[in-house]
Amino acid sequence: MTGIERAPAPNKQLPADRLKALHALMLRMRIFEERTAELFVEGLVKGTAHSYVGEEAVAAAIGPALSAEDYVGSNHRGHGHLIAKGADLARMMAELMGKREGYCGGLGGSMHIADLDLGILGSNGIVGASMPLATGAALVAKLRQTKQVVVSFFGDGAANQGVFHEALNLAAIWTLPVVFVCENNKYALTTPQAMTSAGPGVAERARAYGIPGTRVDGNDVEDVYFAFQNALERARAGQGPSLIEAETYRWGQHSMRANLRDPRPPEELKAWIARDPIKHVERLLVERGQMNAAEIEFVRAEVRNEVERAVDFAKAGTLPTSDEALDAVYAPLKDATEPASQGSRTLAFTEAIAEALHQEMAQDARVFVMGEDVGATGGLFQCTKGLFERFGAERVRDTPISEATFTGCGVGAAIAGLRPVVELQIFDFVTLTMDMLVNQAAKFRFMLGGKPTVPLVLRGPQGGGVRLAAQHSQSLEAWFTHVPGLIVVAPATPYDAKGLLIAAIRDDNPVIFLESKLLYVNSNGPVPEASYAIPLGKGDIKRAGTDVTVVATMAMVPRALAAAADLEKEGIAVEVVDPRTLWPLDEEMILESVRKTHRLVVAHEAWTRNGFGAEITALVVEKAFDWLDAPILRVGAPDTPMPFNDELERWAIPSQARIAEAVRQVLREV
Ligand SMILES: Cc1ncc(C[n+]2csc(CCOP(=O)(O)OP(=O)(O)O)c2C)c(N)n1
Ligand SMILES: [Mg+2]
Repeated sequence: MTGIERAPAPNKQLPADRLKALHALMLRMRIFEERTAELFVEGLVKGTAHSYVGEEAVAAAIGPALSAEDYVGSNHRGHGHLIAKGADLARMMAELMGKREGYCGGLGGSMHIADLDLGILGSNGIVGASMPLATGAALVAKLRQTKQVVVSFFGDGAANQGVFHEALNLAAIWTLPVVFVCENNKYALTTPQAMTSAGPGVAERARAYGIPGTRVDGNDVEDVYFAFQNALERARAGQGPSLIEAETYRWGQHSMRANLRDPRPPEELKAWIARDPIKHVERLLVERGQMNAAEIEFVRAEVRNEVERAVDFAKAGTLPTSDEALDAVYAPLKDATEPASQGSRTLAFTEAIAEALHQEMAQDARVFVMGEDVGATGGLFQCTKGLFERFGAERVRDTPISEATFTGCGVGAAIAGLRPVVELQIFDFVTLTMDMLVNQAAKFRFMLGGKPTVPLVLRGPQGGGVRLAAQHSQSLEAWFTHVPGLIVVAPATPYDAKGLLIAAIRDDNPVIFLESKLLYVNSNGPVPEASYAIPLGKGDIKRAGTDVTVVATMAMVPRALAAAADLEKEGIAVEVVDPRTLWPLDEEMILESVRKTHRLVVAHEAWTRNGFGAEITALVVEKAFDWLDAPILRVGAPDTPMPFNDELERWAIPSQARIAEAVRQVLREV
């Protein structure tokens, strides 16, 4: 221990009642975990679970100090955190046994237990992930001025994640009410901290961000308690985040499942067991004359009974069904009615996006926007123009270049009750956010048994056409349509862009909203001035025809329409179907068109190989094979990253001519 801002604990003592309560709480954690380990061996607790035995003083000092409205974000070793925040042992145990009566209806398991009613944002199976989510919940508290505080628990191993640094930075610059609590048990799985972590310690890292970092004895409940009180007061007073590094030790292996080598020297483990945090409290209680041995034994027996009742409840639980699993993935979509006419006023694509944002922010105070340069600058492509002047810096937030964490902040804010619209400056940067989208946003509702909503929109420009080369020109929609839990929207006209963005913001699911750079520069079209929403999952026949169906997306829609106009001169009637939403997909519209034309071309800007077109092709082969008179052709990008050279970029992006040629070819086939 290097004495960085040590908590002024030694001469402070907790009142007797408080110490007794924390003792009982620690026993509940300990006995719950001991019983869980037995049930794991019996095969009743499945999968895996990570025992909190040895570390109980940390969560016990923190959970009861919080109000019911405060939030806790947890990690894989979360049972103690949840119990400390008030989770019911019976529902926890039922979840560990995969039962419907569990916190997640049997869909989440040990690493995903959460209950928003108790302010539990969730355990997390991804090391470090709870930190960005915590910044989001804290941002909601700050914007709503609720005085809620968010505690983010993580391990020493998680302090080497990029999101640790990003989240500390974000929390510091935005003065967010977060207390980061590192449970430093010296090991990450089997790797000692000394092998992986540079610098003097985790507490010192906080200092680099101007955040108070306090190192405490994590096995001394009073030491943790008083350090946490300081951090809590600071957060409540609106003075921003703190970090506490609690030195502690787990007694068991990394997890109940991992039968790996245990690199920990036996004498080290022995020394920490001798520093048992529960024995320590019991000694204090006896020394201070607050409890005697018989009274302690009585509490222990009561806790045992409570845990046994939890086990009985869990054993008697019922099994979730596959229908329940399927129903838990998406929040119900909302109805919407499109305007009768698109009117005569025209807007550019980017202006249509900006108008949707203006109108939604004006009508719903929960909507806010964040991203790089979205504030006074109005965004790299001006899609957020005028929002900052109209709605102010709190609701139109410039972010640091921390895509993972500001996207995760959006996920956390969505979970905690706002409706964030997060801009990715260029959609290729989505690679940096994948955990927050795929592991967090897409799965949160499901893992919690289908209850919470994650009304996040992640929007930004994708694709090529403006000579930004290989790392700024990709079309990656197939990654997202592959993931249950995400909605993927891909408009092709300013009219669709406005109505679909409004629908996306109102939707309760995480929405990936893709905008085409080619359409940014090349498309003006009619857009009604009044607000309107286009239902998600409803395609649009952009041109009716009888000979060939072209299913086209985004920038390929105008190219398909231009090709269709040319082909008409050759006597070919092309039907252009624009799905508009890639998931949910308007399958019936596509199938109906193919049943009419008997021929299909699919055109998108993305790579052909494993692209979204393969899904459309499979759909038609599976459900309308008998109606086809020719093989299906896909028109997409060749197998190359986007070249910089003008001619080569034009070669790589499917052209009107290539679409027309594909149409002619499917007509030549008999
Ligand atoms: C991003 C990610 N990488 C790796 C893992 C596998 N894993 C789970 S827990 C863990 C060790 C975490 O160590 P630490 O953060 O110190 O927490 P502790 O288990 O010690 O409480 C690892 C490597 C994971 N779940 N997520
Ligand atoms: Mg650790």
